[in-house]
Amino acid sequence: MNERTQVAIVGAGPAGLMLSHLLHLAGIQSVVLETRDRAYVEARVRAGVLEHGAAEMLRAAGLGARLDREGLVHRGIHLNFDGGRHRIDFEELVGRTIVVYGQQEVVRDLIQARLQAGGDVRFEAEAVAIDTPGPAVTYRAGGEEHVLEADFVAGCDGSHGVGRRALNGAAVFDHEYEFGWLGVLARTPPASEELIYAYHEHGFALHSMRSPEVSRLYLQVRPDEELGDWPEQRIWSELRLRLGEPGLREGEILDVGVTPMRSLVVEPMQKGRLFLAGDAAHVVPPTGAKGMNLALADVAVLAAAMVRWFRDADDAALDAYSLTCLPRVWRAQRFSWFMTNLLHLGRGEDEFEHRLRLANLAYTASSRAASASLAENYVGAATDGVTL
Ligand code: FAS
Ligand code: PHB
Repeated sequence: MNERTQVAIVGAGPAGLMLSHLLHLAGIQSVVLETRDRAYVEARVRAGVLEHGAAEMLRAAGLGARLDREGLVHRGIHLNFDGGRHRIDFEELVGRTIVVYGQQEVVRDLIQARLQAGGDVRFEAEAVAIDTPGPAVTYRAGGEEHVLEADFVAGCDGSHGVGRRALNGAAVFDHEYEFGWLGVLARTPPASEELIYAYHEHGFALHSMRSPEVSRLYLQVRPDEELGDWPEQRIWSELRLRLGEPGLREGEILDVGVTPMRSLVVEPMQKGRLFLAGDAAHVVPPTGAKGMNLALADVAVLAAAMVRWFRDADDAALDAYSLTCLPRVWRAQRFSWFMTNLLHLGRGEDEFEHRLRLANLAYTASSRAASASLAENYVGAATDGVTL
């Protein structure tokens, strides 16, 4: 006998877990299938910035306690270039702030909330196929194949899952960048209280953090960069040089990896009773700190639409899911593309392009209109707030 639930969710990242949590709050049953084990999912170091609306959404969903205890409220960021530091004052420009709180903390809070509520989150359960007419998910767990039937399937399985593949016939808009990020998580106090986005003739660098003791740092590298070419000494000296922060202290490196950069959008984000959310539907370069925030915003829309179907047999919001999400997705794509091109050195660029980028940075930092545009996109549009 095949098993059945109301909503089958593939993927226990921010999208899948938040969808399951929001559906639970509305009394709707779901099963989350996650191919990795719990320890891996909770330890995976990824995003670090929650937009204003995303933080509000987590609080409204009862997930704000640790976030407000341990999250770092930031009222601005710095742009470092041409030997100077320029602050973009979010609070003064747009009246909103961000919270620096690692994605792995959001995931830990969501897993704890789901399990405490008796939620059905199945780790080491790999979805191998999604049958859209069913809809049903075939998954492998404990060495056996199982079939989970449902009223709806949510593909929240990220960039390389089966969800996107099941949406055959959709248009895929894909753009690869000629560089990637070498990301370092290190036990060393941040050299700055706020994030620093730096442009240097050697390339981009980003100084972020996770706590007063742990820094999160990035360097622009080639997308196929070998980690072996980056001994610790080179990482630290390049970070200090590009950030213009000679005071950045070395520390124990807790995690290091190279992430290639990509922009991708799947249109539409749905087919029949299958709905994609998060990285399964769209990928953004991390320069705009949008990835996790887009995932949370998608599932706020999807959960509300599913609730209307289950409660009122009203499918209008489900039919409009993709049309509702895509303007926000493309706005985030544009901003992430803008920030990436504003701050990264293209390979084989000439002196003119380098000077043009410096002029673009100087204009962005000195013009109130340009700074306000960056601020409103970075903290998230007021409309991105979520009504649960
Ligand atoms: P996720 O990828 O987080 O979650 C998908 C889940 O589905 C995973 O747990 C995966 O194991 C599971 N899965 C996949 N296939 C499956 C299958 N067949 N069956 C069952 N489960 C399956 N964003 C930022 O804003 N800032 C950053 O600095 C940043 N850094 C990143 C670094 C890396 C290496 C990567 C890959 C992404 C980074 N991102 C960053 C983007 C990231 O934060 C994503 O936007 C965010 O994880 C999206 O969340 P989900 O859509 O839930 O997808
Ligand atoms: C992070 O803290 O990991 C982070 C912050 C801002 C970004 C990307 C990553 O744009």
